[in-house]
Amino acid sequence: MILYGSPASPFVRKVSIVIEQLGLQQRVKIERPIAHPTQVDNSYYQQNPLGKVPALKLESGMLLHDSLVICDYLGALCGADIIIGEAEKRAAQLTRHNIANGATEAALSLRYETVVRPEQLRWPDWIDGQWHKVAQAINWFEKNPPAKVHLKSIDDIALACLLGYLDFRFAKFAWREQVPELALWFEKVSLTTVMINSQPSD
Ligand SMILES: N[C@@H](CCC(=O)N[C@@H](CS)C(=O)NCC(=O)O)C(=O)O
Repeated sequence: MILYGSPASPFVRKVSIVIEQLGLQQRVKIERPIAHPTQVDNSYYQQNPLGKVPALKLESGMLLHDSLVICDYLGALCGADIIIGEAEKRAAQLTRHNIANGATEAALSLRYETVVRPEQLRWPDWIDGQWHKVAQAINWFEKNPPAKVHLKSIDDIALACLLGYLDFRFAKFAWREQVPELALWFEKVSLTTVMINSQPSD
């Protein structure tokens, strides 16, 4: 299988953690297309009409995206309730995943808004609105904390990738002060091999 990715992407990081947790590293080769909202990699767009990473090419040639679809597929490949559980557990996990992933999407739009968009076109109210989503999401996780620190569940993996992305791209955002329990959880998960092996970089 081929994983199209970038080491800076929190969504690719989530997939990389799942691959390692499932012991699939030897079956996945990594390729790095240009994935950028304003720079078009035509050869990649021919495969993926959204031009985003991650995407996973299966041995059959089928291309899967986005990150949740890939994680769901890989979990199912290795056993029905690994990474994403069944029925009610599944729905609860996916809702928690949606909060973490939605906040990561908001953080990524903030990155694009503040780095890619020309300065004169930036809209402060919109930036505040995206920050509000990030802050609300991490406050929610402070009140509804993950049960475990071993990163075997898609919602916990997405949350770890969100917090890692905030540290990577928004180091000045002192999120730990408003959510001390979550900060403690993140300190512990950051020491796990999968988090160390998937450290983001440009
Ligand atoms: N919902 C997607 C989000 C993927 C995404 O936004 N990836 C970014 C990199 S972090 C990307 O490819 N951006 C390029 C673009 O917006 O064209 C997922 O979970 O995989």
